[in-house]
Amino acid sequence: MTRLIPEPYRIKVVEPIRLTTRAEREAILAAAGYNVFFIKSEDVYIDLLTDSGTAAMSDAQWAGLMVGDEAYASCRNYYSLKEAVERIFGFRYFMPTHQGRAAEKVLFAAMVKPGDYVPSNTHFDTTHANIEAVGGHAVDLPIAEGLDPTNKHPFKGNMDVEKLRGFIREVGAEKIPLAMLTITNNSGGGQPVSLANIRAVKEVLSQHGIPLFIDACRYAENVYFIRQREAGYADKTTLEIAREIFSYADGCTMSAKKDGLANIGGFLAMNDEQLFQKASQLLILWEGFLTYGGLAGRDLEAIARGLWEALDERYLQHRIGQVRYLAERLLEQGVPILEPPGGHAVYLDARRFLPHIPQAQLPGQALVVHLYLEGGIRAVEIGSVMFARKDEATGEWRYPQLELVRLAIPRRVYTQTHLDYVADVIIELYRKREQIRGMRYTYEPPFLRHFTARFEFV
Ligand code: P71
Repeated sequence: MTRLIPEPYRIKVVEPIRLTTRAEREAILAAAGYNVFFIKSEDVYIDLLTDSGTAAMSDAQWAGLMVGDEAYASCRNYYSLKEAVERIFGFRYFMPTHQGRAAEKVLFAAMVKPGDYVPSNTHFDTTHANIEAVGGHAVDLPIAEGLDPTNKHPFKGNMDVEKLRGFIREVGAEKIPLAMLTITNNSGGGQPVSLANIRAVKEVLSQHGIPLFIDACRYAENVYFIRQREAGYADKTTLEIAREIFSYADGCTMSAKKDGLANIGGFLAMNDEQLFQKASQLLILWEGFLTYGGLAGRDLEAIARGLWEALDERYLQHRIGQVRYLAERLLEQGVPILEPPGGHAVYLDARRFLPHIPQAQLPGQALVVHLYLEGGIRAVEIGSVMFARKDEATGEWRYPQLELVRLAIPRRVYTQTHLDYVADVIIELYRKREQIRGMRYTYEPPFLRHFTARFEFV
């Protein structure tokens, strides 16, 4: 038996939470159109909708808010963040943004022309949407193991290097202004990318002069997996591993709402001076001046301090350990989950959990709704609601290979008891899974559907 790792912090401030009654939850769900994004957070008992922006900040970060310098230009906190970005990521230029997708928007507007392609291990949905918004094509080239929810490959987030080579041959390097790697790969289950893979991807891209950008949201968790699983890295510090990762990249986008341990913020970083100048113009147009990018000075300070805290080995050991603990409790009872568990979340495999519901009837969404109904737990669907696409030529639906429900664990927020409660509810639900019915849309928006869609039971 592995020894339990207690929370590497003690609790100084508490935020009460309340479990509603089942009758209340039935009414709340109906009023929300069965879309959990519309449920008031106060009506949620355990909120696993996302690990984004939901972290508990440390006392040092809260203290950092008090030294926020709210000057319009060149506030002191910009320099704290600049130093953290330089020392951890090592890029020559950076600009704060209000969150990750703003960094994406600026990057793609500066680099991607209509008809261009941007290959990735797997683009997250905001990345995908931002590429398509400027007329580009977002292309996912994950390794085959990454699409098999039971395959135990240690680096299921890897990109298929052979496919990348073939893809460049097929469309031509001049049509590929950049390639990306999402670490860890959120849409593929929070799975890490190995350093060997990052190096191999970089080598192929270099042969064609294509820059590599990393979507670095969960880079610290990826670092920890490399340290645990990749030969030659067990004795390296987290900072050394992070530095090596980014040494192969030409830049990165970052949502500081994940491994920045902040509640808001992000940045875009790069080495190319011309790109920096072009991006600077767009940043000023859309986000704000170069030294604040849509954030308050105090937010910049919280991010600067959070970036360092997220590289703390004891923090990471507990963080990844919490996710693994929940996964193991579910696996013991035969609940189908994506294996191995990723860095920030446990993903229920809705196709195996609810084999009697066809993908057209949105099994992931049905499971999300029942998690709330049973236990006041809020999760998010990462399956057909998020990713199914209608074929423009034939009008037929193309469903994603993975139909997942993500239980994202906010950083430093919930204790083991909370996770035990979550496991108990899910195990109970699994035992009566045959009673769960499928769902259909009553309102289906054309774009980033999951945020605003509404549903009913079939
Ligand atoms: C997550 C989110 C936030 C989210 C997005 C959509 C629905 C529900 C929740 C955001 C990411 C991400 C990756 C890999 C870029 C962003 C955008 N993830 N890349 O997982 O995971 O960052 O939210 O700061 O704009 O819940 P942003």
